Amino acid sequence: MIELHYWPTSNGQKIAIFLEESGIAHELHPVNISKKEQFRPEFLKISPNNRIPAILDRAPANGGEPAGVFESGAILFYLADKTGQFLPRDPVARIRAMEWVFWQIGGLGPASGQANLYTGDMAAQNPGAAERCFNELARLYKVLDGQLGRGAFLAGADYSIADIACYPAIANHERHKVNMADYPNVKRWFEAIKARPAVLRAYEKGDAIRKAAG
Ligand SMILES: N[C@@H](CCC(=O)N[C@@H](CS)C(=O)NCC(=O)O)C(=O)O
Repeated sequence: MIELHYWPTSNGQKIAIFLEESGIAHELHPVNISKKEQFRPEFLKISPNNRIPAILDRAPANGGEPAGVFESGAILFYLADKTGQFLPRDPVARIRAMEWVFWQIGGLGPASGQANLYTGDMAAQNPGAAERCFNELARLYKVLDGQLGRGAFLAGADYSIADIACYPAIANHERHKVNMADYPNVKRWFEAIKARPAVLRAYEKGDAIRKAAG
């Protein structure tokens, strides 16, 4: 049993999608970050960086004590190894998926986090920084579009944790005023992932959690 401690933001949704896709037994434990629940001592025990998402694996493969994992990229690798899904075993194929997970964590994730800020009032306060942020986001979309022109998915022919890591940030493209017509390969990939039943379920459950919180 995997406990997912999260809020349905783009980082949280990566793990919710993986859990739905893999079919592994799991429970969702909302951590409302706008109510500062990420600072609760019981959450900090598994996520010392006070950020969602984090998981608690109640039955780790080594038979030991329940294992906490934080950082969405590390969680995706952990769950892929545990379930044997969405990450190839072949070392070269595996590193192709890892490259794009790291690219998301180090590039797309922070850039889209900043774009969330600069789509609001902050853009008027600091137009230069906002412009830099949206230029970087456009550069990243172009890189993504190039890669998706070479294969159906980010790591090649198969859907992997690389796609699961990147999808939630791209799901914010309207909010970030990105014109998807400029990125036809991203658009094709985005529509295909959006229609996956597991992805729909993850977003429905996320919406229900937000609604319940009011
Ligand atoms: N690098 C982290 C980023 C996680 C992150 O930024 N989480 C945000 C929500 S998307 C959060 O928990 N924010 C709460 C806070 O800043 O206190 C990951 O990939 O897990």
